[in-house]
Amino acid sequence: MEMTFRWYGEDDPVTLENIRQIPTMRGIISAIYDVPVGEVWPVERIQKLKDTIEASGLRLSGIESVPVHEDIKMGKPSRDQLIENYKQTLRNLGECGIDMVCYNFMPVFDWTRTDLAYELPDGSNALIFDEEVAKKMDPVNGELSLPGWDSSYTKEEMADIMAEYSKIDDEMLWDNLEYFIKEIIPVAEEAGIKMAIHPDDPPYSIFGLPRIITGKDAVERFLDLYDSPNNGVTLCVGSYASDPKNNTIEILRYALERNRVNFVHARNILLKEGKSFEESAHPSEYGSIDMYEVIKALSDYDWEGPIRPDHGRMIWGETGRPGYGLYDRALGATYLSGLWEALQKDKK
Ligand SMILES: [Mn+2]
Repeated sequence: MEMTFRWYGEDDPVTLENIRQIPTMRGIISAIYDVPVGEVWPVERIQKLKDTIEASGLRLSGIESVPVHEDIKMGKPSRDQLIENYKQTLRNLGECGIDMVCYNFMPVFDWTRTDLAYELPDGSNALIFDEEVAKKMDPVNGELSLPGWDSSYTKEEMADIMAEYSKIDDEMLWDNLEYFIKEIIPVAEEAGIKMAIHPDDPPYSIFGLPRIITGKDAVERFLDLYDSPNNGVTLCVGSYASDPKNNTIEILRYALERNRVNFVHARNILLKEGKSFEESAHPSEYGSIDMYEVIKALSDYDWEGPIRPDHGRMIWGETGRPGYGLYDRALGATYLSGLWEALQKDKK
């Protein structure tokens, strides 16, 4: 496996030099953040990003994310031009030697949490999801807004988009995903890019919106849409595990068996009552996921793809982008690499 770290570009308070100094770190996962969703990423911009990262001694190991326009998810007539643009972005990425792209197909809201700085007993803070708080929130009429929500929508636009999605059920969203996949995967194959769909986070419907990349059945159905090594998944351990019904190790092993794990997000969560959870430190003892079993599965398949520690807590007084500080993610990376080293030595 190739240990990587997400970097938000020149504005990220965590610098490439910081990241380079983390033991076992090999690569960067990043993106171009200022091209509007739906437009083509220019080659020069991609090349500049790659050059900057390589100058720091790291590899640009993949893009997270190339976002998918809502019109594609909704199956609107404008999707065809937007899909053409997406394909051109993939070609441009391929031209620059990028070989992995993460994306998701979540309507309107990306990851959803109810608190970004919940204080844990040890004084660190973490992102949490409280089911009861989430239930009381209404994205259209509510006074409260969840952190992480796209603030680029006005209240009226939000009402419109939620009304449009009320006519789209899970099966229609699957149809729109299939349409998209059948268009882009042949291009990804030509461009040498492994696509990696990120699960819905958390992996169930929120606010009445359809959500489909949720568990093992969904992974199986998704991989069957287009059978190609270029059509794979981001196995986000913490996302799948946040539905107590999911057996995350089983999902991981299933996708590994099919050779369709193109990217791994490794983070631990502590399941609480119902569907509530806290994001915990990475080691197994702090959460509900056995991280040894996660790395063991990757090791059993001699998996060579990029993996990154996912969200970390804020520790040692660090401030910054919630979930994406330096220290706890660095500890996560070295812990995961330690598990990997032990497993490799046990093989001999
Ligand atoms: Mn993830």
